[in-house]
Amino acid sequence: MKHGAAGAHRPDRPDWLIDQDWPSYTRDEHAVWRLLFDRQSRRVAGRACDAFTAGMRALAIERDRIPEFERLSETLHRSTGWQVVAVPGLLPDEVFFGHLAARRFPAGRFIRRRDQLDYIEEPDVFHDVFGHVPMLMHPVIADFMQAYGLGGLRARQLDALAMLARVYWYTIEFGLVRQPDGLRIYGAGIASSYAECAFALDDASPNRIAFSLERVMRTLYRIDDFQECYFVIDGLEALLELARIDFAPLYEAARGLPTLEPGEVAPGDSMLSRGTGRHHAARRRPDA
Ligand code: HBI
Ligand code: FE
Repeated sequence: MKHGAAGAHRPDRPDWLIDQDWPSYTRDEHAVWRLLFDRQSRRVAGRACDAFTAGMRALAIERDRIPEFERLSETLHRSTGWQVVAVPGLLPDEVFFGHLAARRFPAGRFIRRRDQLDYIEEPDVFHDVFGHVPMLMHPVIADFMQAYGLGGLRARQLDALAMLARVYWYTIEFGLVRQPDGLRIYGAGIASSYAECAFALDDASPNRIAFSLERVMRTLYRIDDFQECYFVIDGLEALLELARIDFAPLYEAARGLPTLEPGEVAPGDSMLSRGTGRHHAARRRPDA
């Protein structure tokens, strides 16, 4: 998916923003969008949470062309005060946090190539707009994302960025939520991935664990494969409580404890399903 080291972009401006320059997308780029949009729309049906589906519908995101950020921003701004702005790819942490703190969501301008439909290292327009933007129509996600931006600026000073990033990873990117009618996806990394939609929700391999902030802060994650565990919240409102908590004392407590491996089950974990671990065991080298 992405989130490695910042790419080889050189910014013209300190905020890294670029013009989306929508007219210069090619026919082929729009066609890649349509391909991704069609197969992923079928994939998230019945799997994504109600907020995702409602956000997608309200934004009227079209299948046949890459969305214009200005038009998305009009609807978003009216609903939750957010805007979508164009960036070349991964941003340095402090720049990324600064945008979120101001309710600007930086979305990759570029779209992946046809030979990269299932995996890209940097967030492109499909991951960012299809995965993240519908959720920003929900008031709780809107507030949580801003709180993450503000918290990120603070975590840097407390030298706790790795711990905060794990919270973001296991919620906004790879979170699952319990709905009255069953488990659903709200994380953008899952919602924008064809294969992970089915893996995260339907496969026997991963652990699904009730969300605990202290637990998640200590849990390492994978950037090169499906997650080995997913954390489940009882409703999106749980994120609102998270946004209100002072993380500083928790960072201090977590600092004294060992980190947990992605596939580990820890004492105190409340398991929704205990995974077989099959997927990752098959990929691990015998001597690793
Ligand atoms: N930049 N464009 C972009 N998108 C991200 O999701 C992103 C980023 N820079 C840093 C980053 N994410 C994460 O590493 C932080 O959330 C910790
Ligand atoms: Fe993302």
